[in-house]
Amino acid sequence: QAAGWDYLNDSGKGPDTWEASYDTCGGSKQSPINIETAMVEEKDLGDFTFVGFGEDDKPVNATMTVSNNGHSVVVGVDGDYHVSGAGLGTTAYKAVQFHFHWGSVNSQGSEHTIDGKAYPGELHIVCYNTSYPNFFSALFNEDGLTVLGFFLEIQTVDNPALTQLFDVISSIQFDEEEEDLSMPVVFNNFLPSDLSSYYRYSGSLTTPPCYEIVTWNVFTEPIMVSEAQLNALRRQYANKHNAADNITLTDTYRPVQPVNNRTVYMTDP
Ligand code: B30
Ligand code: ZN
Repeated sequence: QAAGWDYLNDSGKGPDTWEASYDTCGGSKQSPINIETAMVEEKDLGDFTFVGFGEDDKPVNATMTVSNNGHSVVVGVDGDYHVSGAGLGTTAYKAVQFHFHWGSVNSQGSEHTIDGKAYPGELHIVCYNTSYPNFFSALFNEDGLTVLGFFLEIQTVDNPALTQLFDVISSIQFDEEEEDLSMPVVFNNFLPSDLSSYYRYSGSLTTPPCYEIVTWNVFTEPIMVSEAQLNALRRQYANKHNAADNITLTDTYRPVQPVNNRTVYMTDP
């Protein structure tokens, strides 16, 4: 990976060092955070409108490409998937990719925590504000992105809607490897059923360059996966194929950042 950062504590490029190379990572509105439920304020945000997320409204000719980019497993989304409503203003936000954060053990791996509790992983659907011409230009505006964040929780059986995706990642274990999904995933088949319960706050990209442009939505109901499915993520490497040594890509989460003077909202806390 070109970027000079990682998640390791002893590499000299870990989260504690990010702000030395990327000023914004030392800002006052950083993500992730620990959500203290006793401090959450009520606000009528309204429901999300999802377009393209279901079996019935999935975009025609949508494609998804899953890749290892050296710091995560990312699924690039090409198709008319978008979200609006939920206090996001008058424009729609278009999904461009989703990716995972995970831990080496089940007691860690999520980026956000709830009252100090971490989950084994977290999935982020990254959407840009379509009042900007493209994803890249949205990155330079404070209302540029909204990210839909879902915790991953372990159940005994596989999540069937994610079987294809977790199978494919065994063939893209190394940095810069990618593979098309023959069938685009249907979000509604693996997202939790209750999409009306979420925390909302203003924060940042959780990786360098840590731009403070993200309207965060952290959903309370987790996505259920099996430990075998989570293990497919734990078999990814941060290095390229044929490197002298393999560096396991794991604990791909940034530690929680100070909340400072921000408020976390919820429709019905
Ligand atoms: S997150 O959802 O806050 N974890 C980006 C998007 C969402 C999050 C973090 C980062 C992002 O788009 N970063 C800039 C683009 N990246 C390319 C990439 O997809 O992966 C460039 C980069 O490094 O610096 Cu890696
Ligand atoms: Zn993320």
